[in-house]
Amino acid sequence: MSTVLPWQARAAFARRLSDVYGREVPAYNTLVAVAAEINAELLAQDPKAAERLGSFERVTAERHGAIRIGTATELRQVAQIFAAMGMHPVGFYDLRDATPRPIPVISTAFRPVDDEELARNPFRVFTSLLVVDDRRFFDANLQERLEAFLASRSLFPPELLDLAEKAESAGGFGAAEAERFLDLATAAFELSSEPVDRAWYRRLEAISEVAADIGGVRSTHINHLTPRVLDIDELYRRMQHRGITMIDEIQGPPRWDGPDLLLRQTSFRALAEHRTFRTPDGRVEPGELRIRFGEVEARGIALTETGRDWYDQLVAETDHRLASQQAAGSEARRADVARTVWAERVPRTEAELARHDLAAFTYQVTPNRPRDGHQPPADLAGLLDGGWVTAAPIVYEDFLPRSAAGIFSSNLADRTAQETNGRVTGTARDAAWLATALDRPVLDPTEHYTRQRRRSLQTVADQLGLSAITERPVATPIGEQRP
Ligand code: OOG
Ligand code: NI
Repeated sequence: MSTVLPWQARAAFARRLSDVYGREVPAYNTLVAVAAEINAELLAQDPKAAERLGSFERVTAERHGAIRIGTATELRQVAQIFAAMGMHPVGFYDLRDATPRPIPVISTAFRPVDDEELARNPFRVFTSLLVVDDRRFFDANLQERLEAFLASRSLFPPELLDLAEKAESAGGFGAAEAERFLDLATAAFELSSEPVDRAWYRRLEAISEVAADIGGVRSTHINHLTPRVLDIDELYRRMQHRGITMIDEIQGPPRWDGPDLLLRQTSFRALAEHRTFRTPDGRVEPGELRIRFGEVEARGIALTETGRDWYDQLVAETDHRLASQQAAGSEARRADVARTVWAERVPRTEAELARHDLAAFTYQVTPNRPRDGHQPPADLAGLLDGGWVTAAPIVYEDFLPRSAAGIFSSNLADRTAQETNGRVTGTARDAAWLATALDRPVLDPTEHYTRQRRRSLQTVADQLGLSAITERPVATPIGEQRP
């Protein structure tokens, strides 16, 4: 019988990683303390607003981790370990063409999917896989050496994989198995003290620090662990005030006075960490690597498919205006330009975002709706206006490729060496490739939000005895909808 359910193992794993990471990177503890302080203040000020996108318990415990691995086998193995804790692959992110600089990886996130599972503990891990056969980064010789190196290491002990497989099929762990699993899983993501082959590491580092961090060492490690904060601008100020230098910008949507949307993230470069190195003549020497960092995030409402296209247009519009202002000699900052674009174009209330089908909501029948014998209207706007149903925002549980690339690169010292003369093309990778490599389905985030929304509308229709609910399209163009 399972006495430890997947979510309990997930919550315990997140706590253990947090303890380890706090010991390894003390500034992480400061980050967690400042985030908790701000969250508690906002809860005291306005509990309803503070808990609009998740209970206080959930938000306080919420973390995401990031790991980087090298082969499809390693990817299948981590997927097995995470599956035992109810974490499944969601999303495909290709960072090889990213701005501000290419990173030779593709990524996904392992996370809980169902609402109840997310509410119990939303721990997720952004997982990046090195693309060793991408000729824009690695020539044939280096690919071969990388593959040989990666094939000769093993990141996860067979006992861990075995426990994970059994727990996945049983739907949980026995108490002793859970303990053993958590010990082994936590140890697998700790920073190793094994000496790093200096020449090999430097060879990869000349191409990309991320490639060296993955393919230059014989183990993996948690790269960062990210708490969630309810006011990221305030957090940024308080961290600076404590003397911790943050990266220049908060990634994602700008600060503004409407509802939080998607995801905003920022980070600081961690200090150099002590590592040992093996020299070409076989000596072991002390040294340092500066690879890991601290990150924090604020989560907002998920967007619909229409909303996501529209968001990408806002980003493009911001880039365009910024480039032309800079060309004209202005020293405009991206964040300021983005704020202007948003002020002009983004509806400022949840109701408007829902009416324009931009943000994602689920709908619930109002328990104390008027029961005066009137028939409910069969369209969503009518149901909302008449007080028959209410909308609850769906939290964005995923990542943004551009922000991920921004976070990656602002924490790297050197540029990535990439062949960009157009003659060398990259290896094809997409979500289908990832699903095949994993031998597990990879969920598409936006489709998932759409399904949640549709299911809730179906329940509303059933409860109100409607055969279908129509969604009248809103004719007013967005941007002219200012209150
Ligand atoms: C991952 C960087 C991206 C995020 O939250 O978008 C990331 C890494 O550094 O391995 O963490
Ligand atoms: Ni991250």
